[in-house]
Amino acid sequence: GGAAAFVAVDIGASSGRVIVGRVLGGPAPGGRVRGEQLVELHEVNRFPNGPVDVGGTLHWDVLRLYQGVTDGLRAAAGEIHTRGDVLVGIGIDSWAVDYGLLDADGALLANPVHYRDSRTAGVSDRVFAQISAADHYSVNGLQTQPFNTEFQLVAAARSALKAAAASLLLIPDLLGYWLTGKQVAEVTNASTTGLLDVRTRDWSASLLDRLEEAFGGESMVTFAGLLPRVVEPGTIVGPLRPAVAHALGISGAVPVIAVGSHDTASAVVAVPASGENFAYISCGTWSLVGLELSEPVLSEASREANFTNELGVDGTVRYLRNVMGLWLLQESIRTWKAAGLPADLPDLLAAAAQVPALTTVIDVDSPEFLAPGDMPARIAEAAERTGQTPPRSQAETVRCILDSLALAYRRAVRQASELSGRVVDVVHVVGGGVRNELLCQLTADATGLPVVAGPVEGAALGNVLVQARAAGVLTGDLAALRAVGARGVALARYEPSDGVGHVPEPHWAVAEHRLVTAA
Ligand code: LFR
Repeated sequence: GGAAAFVAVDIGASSGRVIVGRVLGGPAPGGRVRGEQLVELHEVNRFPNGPVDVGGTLHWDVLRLYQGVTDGLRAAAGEIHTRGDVLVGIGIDSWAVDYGLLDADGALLANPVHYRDSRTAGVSDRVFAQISAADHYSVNGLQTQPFNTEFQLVAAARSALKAAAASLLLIPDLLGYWLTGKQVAEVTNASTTGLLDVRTRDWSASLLDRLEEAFGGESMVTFAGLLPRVVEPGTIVGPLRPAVAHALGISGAVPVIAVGSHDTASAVVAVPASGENFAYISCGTWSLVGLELSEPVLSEASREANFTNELGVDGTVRYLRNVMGLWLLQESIRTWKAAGLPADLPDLLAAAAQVPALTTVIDVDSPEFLAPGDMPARIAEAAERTGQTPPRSQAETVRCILDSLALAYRRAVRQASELSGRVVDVVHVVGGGVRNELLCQLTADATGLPVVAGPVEGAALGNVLVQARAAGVLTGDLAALRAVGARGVALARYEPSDGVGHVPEPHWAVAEHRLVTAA
């Protein structure tokens, strides 16, 4: 007992988690020191998440998510109390870009729309016809993805919903508002909207003016008028509303603390790296592959390669590319299960390990894989279209996905390094993908670099580390936080030169060439 405890809420596209992080060690009463500090994580609630199709539009069931959060907070408070620990803060992170619109009374006007919804098809082209892609990139440094918040807003610019709106809150900020009554825009997530100036770390008045001019219409409600003030990670958002705290069995004014509320930003904080010559893969539904930099890379070559400069904790830049990620596998498994086929992940991975490497590779980032639906069929189509043998069995499909992901990681790590000039000598994998040993080994093989895998709950750990520092329980820069985080987690190391089923480096170069020439 007696430890400082923090609650990390981390919601991904397929599940939400409420996790308690206890900070152990460090200064004790009476000037004693109880050994080096480390964080112990403990999951108290996990709940499913996914798209809900209503009237042909994919939504998030955000009230159900809030229920999962509050159930978790209640369970966490109970455990913390029983242990004799102290609940010091609550932090929330989730996937990016999506938002809820509130009216002037603060009521949520509609269920947030899911970023995989098709309403944004073609919108980026319409926007770039008015404000060029180059003009965008020079200000926001952001990759073009069909679902960037900016494009979602333009898709709905003439809607009755927008006309009724008074403010826009990204998902973690929305959940935080329900807990505290305070409206803010945490900066790491705000950097995924397309409306932020990557250099000033604040909304871009110039971009917003031009957007208003081009798409605002006659409405009294302006894009800029919807945006709350930007806050940096570590800012106290506010104490729990008394009624909320009471309902959750929490006593005292426990604050919600802004963390890297974009899950990827929190995951990068938890990368157990020392020094700066590392690449990371935050591997969940998406795989976010890149580097941590102190300045954005805004060159034309970077824009053409569709690298993003999202903002990180402590003034950093997350220079990365979105790779389609385990979504390809998750959605294949969903398709097989719906068809009544056995599709247990460990069995599938064991079978895939027996399939010859690099028989068929696909461009995982092709937009044809973005929407939900029959994934194995789409993969087979893509293989056929590029003149390759389409995978037939489940094992072949899984192998194709893993080989293709590793190939995409190889490209992204190498390009990020070239475009930024940063030397990379190790690749860190964090997130659910850590458990996928075959993928980790293939990643080492494909990149030709050692892979260090762990922690699995990267976003939750980064969330806790940033809260603990804001509360004064931890001190120091990102390197110091990383050292504390690394102490509490088991890491696995994969070398590019050995391992069962090792695929030598030149084979990847050949496969990459095959993919590029097929495109
Ligand atoms: C990962 C992630 C990515 C973002 C995608 C959509 O969970 O946050 O970083 O591009 O989800 O929001």
